[in-house]
Amino acid sequence: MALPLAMATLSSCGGGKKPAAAEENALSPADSLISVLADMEKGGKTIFGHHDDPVYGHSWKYDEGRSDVLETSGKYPGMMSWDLGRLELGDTVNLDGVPFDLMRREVLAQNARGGVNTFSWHLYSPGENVDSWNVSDTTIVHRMVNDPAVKALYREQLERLAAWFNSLKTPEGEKVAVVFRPWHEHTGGWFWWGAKNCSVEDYKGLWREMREVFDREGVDNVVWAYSPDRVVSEEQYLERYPGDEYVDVMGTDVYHFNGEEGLEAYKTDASRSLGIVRKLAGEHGKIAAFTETGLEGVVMPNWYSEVLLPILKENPVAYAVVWRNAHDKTEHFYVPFKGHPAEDDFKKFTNDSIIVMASK
Ligand code: BMA
Repeated sequence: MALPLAMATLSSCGGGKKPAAAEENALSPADSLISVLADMEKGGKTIFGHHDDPVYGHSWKYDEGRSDVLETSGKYPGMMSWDLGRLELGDTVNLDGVPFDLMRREVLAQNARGGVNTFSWHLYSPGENVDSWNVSDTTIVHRMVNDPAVKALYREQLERLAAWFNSLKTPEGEKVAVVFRPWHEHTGGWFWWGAKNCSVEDYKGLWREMREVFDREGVDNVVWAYSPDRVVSEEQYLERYPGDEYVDVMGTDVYHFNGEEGLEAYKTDASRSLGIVRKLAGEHGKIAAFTETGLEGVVMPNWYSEVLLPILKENPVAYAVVWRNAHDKTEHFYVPFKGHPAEDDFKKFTNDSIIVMASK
């Protein structure tokens, strides 16, 4: 099923951007995308997403029009996922080598085929350029929101990002709405903005600064997603929640580790975390999403139809994204490629009536 972006009814699901009825003519691009995502969830449909899908795949890169998902399922994913890491440094390619110009072209191509796009940000810290996974300095976030000199550098990073989002325009000059989920997996300890590495107040400050700069720069095409890693309780989910005015999508990132052995743990963690997400999203008037998941190497050939699909049917969410098929690390992939044992099963998954793909 192709994404009915153009046919979206413009009844927003609420949140920071809910328009008053009288203002419906003035809906921002972000409001329209919120409506599309809300309709997906209400209709029991889940958009399938894949990171960096059309720019490289298992053992190929930058072949125009290629996609491992397209080659195995016959369709492009309904959602393309991207990462902006290194844009804040003014670089022309991101942390995984994707040229930002190519990314922009593919974002527009995905929009033209009726699909949607989401962005994460594995950034380098302002000034010192500490990569996202280096957690040796636990003062980074504190300084970003409290030290005037570092804050100024953070604001410069944000201005670069705001300019990027503002530059996503169709040839007719219309802004393209996208999802952005900054400061993700912060309940874990592996990023310098993780719970072990900064205080609750400082973490929330990252969001506050970001929104201030984006609003000042007139960014009206960003739908905001909050995506902690797996959580054990509503309290944990909300501990660092920046507030309803900052968030449109409530999500969670839960991966399946250790193949067969890790199956029960994955099912339990994913169902519990998505259950929390769905309950809180309902209460807060937000969209529920599975913002990242996957089984590296798809080492269980029926994983898509027998593990992921039942989880999505039991826990309906607007979209579910799996991570990238690296071109230069043979075991690092999350969707089967042509000839992989899970190919047929993946096709079955994408053909299921709840799964939304983009047309070719
Ligand atoms: C990780 C891995 C890394 C990659 C990073 C950012 O999960 O895929 O190889 O650099 O995401 O995309």
